[in-house]
Amino acid sequence: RDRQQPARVLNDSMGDTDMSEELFEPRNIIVTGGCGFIGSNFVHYVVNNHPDVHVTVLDKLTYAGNRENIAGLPADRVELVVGDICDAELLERIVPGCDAIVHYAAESHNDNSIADPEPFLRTNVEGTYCLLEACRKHDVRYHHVSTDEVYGDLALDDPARFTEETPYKPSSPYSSTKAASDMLVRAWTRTYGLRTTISNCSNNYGPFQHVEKFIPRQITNILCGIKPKLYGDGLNVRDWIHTEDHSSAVWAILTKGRYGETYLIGADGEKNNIDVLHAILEGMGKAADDFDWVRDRPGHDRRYAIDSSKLRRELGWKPKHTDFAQGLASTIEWYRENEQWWRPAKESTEAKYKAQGQ
Ligand code: NAD
Ligand code: TDX
Repeated sequence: RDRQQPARVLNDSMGDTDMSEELFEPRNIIVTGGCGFIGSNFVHYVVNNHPDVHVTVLDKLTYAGNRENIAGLPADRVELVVGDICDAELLERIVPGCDAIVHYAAESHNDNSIADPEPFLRTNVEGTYCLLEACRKHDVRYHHVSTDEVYGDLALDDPARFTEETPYKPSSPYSSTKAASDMLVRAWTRTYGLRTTISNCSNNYGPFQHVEKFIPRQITNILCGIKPKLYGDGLNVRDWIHTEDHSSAVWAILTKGRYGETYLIGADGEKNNIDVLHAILEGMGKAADDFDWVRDRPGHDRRYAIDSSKLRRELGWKPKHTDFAQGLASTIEWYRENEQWWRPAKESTEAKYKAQGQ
C-alpha cells in the first residue's frame, strides 16, 4: 500500500467498501498514558477484544497515573514502561518495531491548568512533538487522542454542535495546549506524510477516573460525608460518553480510519451539571439540594456538543452505553466498591480545591 494514501480511498478503489474490515492490523502498539483514566480503559478494551495485540504502556505515573489501573492484566499481553513521553532517548529504545502509537498521555484537568499551566505546555505540546518525531524517524502509525474543548464552547440556546469543520477556539491553558498538539499532528502529516489520525472526544465517565473530575468528585464526596460542589450557576452543559465507547471508537479509527483525517467522538449525551448532580444525589439516596454552590471556574466553557455522524457513517461505529442513568449507576457502584483505589488521592485533592474556594 502507498502509505501516503488514505486507507479508505484505497480500499474503495479496490471495490471493497465493507465498513467492518480493519485495514490496518497492528500487533504491537504503544499506549501512552495507559495508567490514566481513559488510557487504562483502552488497554483493558484491547486486551479483552483483540487477543493478537501486545500493548506497551508508556506512562510517567504522575499524580493522575496509577499502575493499579492495569494491574492483573496478563503479563504476556501488557508491559508497563515507566517514563516520560518527552524523553527522546527512551522513545528511541521502545518505538522501533512497534506498529502504532496511540497517544493518551496528557495533563488533562482544566482547573490544574489554570493554577499552573507549565506542565501542560511541556507534556501536551513538547511531549506530542517528541512522539511525532519518533514516529517520523521509525515510520510508525500515530493516533492522537484529543478533546472537543479545542473548539471552545457553544451558547446554551445554539442549535449547532461541533463538527470536524468547526474552527479552533480553545479557552483554557489545558485546551489551548491540546489544540496546539493537534496542529503539530496536522503539520507532521502534511509535511512529512506521517500516517496519522486525530480524534476529538467529549467528556468521559466510568471506572478509574481521578477524584478531581466532576462525577467522581461528587460521588466520593458523598461517600466521605462531604457535600458535592457545583461551580457557577450549574447550567454548563457537557456531552457525556462512557469511556468504553470512547475506546471502541479509537480502535475503529486506528484500524479503519483514513490517514490525515479527524473524527469527532460523541454519544449524544448532552446534560447540564445540575441535572448530573441531581442524578448522583438521587442515586445515592440524598436530597436534591444537599450540595454547596462554589466559586465558578475562570473562563468556564458554557456548553460542549458533538456531532459524531462522520465517525458513524464512515467507520460504522456506534456507542453501546446509551442509557446514561444506567452508566452512572454502575459508575457509582464502582466507586463504592473500590474505595482503596480512590481514598489515597481524596484528601489532597479536596485540600487543593478548598484553597481555590471550590
Ligand atoms: P488522566 O489525567 O486521567 O491520565 C493521564 C495519564 O498520562 C496519566 O496516567 C499520567 O501519569 C500520564 N502522563 C502525564 N504526563 C505524562 C508524561 N509526560 N509522560 C508520560 N505519561 C504522562 O487523563 P484522561 O482523562 O485519561 O485523558 C486521557 C487523554 O484523553 C488526554 O489526552 C485528554 O486530553 C483526552 N481526553 C479526555 C477526556 C475526558 O473526559 N477526561 C475527554 C476527551 C479527551
Ligand atoms: O467540583 C466540580 N464542580 C463542577 O461544577 C468540578 C470538578 C467540575 N464542575 C463542573 C465544571 C465543568 O462544567 O463540571 C463540569 C465538568 O468538569 P470536569 O470534570 O473538570 O471536566 P471538563 O472541564 O469539562 O473537562 C473534561 O472533559 C474534556 C476533561 O477533564 C478533559 O480532559 C476533557 O478534555
